[in-house]
Amino acid sequence: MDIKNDLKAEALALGFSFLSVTDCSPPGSYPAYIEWLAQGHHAGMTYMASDRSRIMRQNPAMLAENCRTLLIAGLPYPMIPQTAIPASQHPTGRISAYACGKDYHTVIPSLFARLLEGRINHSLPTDSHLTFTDSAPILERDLGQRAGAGWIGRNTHLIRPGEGSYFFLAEALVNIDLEPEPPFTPDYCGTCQRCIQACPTGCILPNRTINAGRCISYLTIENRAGIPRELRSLMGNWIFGCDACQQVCPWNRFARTAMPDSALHPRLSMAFPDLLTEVQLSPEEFRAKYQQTPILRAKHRGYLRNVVVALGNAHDAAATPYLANMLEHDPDSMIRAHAAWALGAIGSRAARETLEKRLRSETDAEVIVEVKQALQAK
Ligand code: B12
Ligand code: SF4
Ligand code: SF4
Repeated sequence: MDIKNDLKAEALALGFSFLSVTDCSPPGSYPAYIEWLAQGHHAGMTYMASDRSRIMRQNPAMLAENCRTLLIAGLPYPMIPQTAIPASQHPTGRISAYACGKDYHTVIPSLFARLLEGRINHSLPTDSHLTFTDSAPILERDLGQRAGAGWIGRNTHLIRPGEGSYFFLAEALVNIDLEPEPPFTPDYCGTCQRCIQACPTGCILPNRTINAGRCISYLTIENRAGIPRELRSLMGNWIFGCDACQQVCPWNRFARTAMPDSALHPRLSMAFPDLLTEVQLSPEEFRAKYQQTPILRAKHRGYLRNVVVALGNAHDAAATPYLANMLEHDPDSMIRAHAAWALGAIGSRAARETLEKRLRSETDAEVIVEVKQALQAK
């Protein structure tokens, strides 16, 4: 068997749904990335705009010495069906499918290492390789399309016929030459616009990029600051990531599920957490509950901010005592500001009384503005 077919067969055996090959030349959509930065669509992700990020994204070969071939693989994770929503007396949050299993940043590199290690110096005559997923400054989706793995949809995902978009991308750079696969040229979005219509914050742009500053995934995971007031009510109950533009994509009706023994297999119980439980988690309890999952990336402070926004959107008066306690006692002004907004959104008599009381003792200028706006909310 030749090297490529051997690697492909082993990748499938390990749970990847495909493995493709491309060279290390500059990605064709590099100018679209530069324009994205120029428009400020990377929001607070300043690492996306650093000199290193720009140089490396233009020259994937610079990532590892003497590397000439890029292997790119996809590891599927199952979507979470809406029908899985549990019957609950309390409002529930929503965690995106990719985050409900073990952290893929730890699972995928070790799988890829297993794929390569047995072969290095045997069927794969390389002495230099580097594997990564999501962590290196490269345009993974562009290179996936160039390697023939799928097309880039209007929702900006790499989509594969028969498989959809619920998969992670992972790469390995190796210092041998392998014949590149032909790029994937059809555009199977056709006239469909479902993702654009379904995006709660309207952040999908016509050139198949997004304005990340408005994307719920950015706002709930990467964003360390407050959530802009005008976006909060659009976020619904998403508290970590967002799948709205994938859920509506017709190509995901055929999404295959991850292998049953996959460490990534989402735990449905994680997908719809009880918001009144989540709002009471201490930093230690948060870390213990979500250890080894991607959710830790938001940190306790960011997660709590997201939960508070979702409680405001749930308009459930049962949340009032928890939010009132936060507004009165939380030392973090960002949390107090969001608690004030949520109380305003709930708008009950008890919520208003809490806001009025706090207005007499609050000293932070931004929180005072939030409290005043919350009192005008209804
Ligand atoms: C920064 C980042 C984010 C940001 C910005 C996302 C964005 N769309 O730009 C935020 C935090 C919002 C985010 C969210 C999510 N992300 Co993210 N993210 C990344 C990361 C690290 C960089 C992406 C990037 O460079 N963005 C800049 C824009 C300009 O580039 P781009 O999105 O790749 O778009 C390029 C193409 O669309 C291209 N293009 C447009 N038209 C055409 C046409 C052709 C023919 C070609 C070739 C190219 C092309 O132009 C762009 C510039 O090159 C990648 C990993 C990586 N290193 O690539 C993961 C990655 C894109 N994310 C991923 C995932 C899973 C998500 C979420 C689904 C998580 C969630 N459930 O919340 C959401 C989806 C949101 C969305 N609609 O994209 C996966 C996507 C897998 C897939 N099947 O596509 C990746 C690849 C991580 C991984 N290794 O699996 N993400
Ligand atoms: S992840 Fe959500 S907010 Fe972001 S582009 Fe998709 S639908 Fe819009
Ligand atoms: S929802 Fe429609 S337009 Fe959006 S990515 Fe899927 S097929 Fe393309």
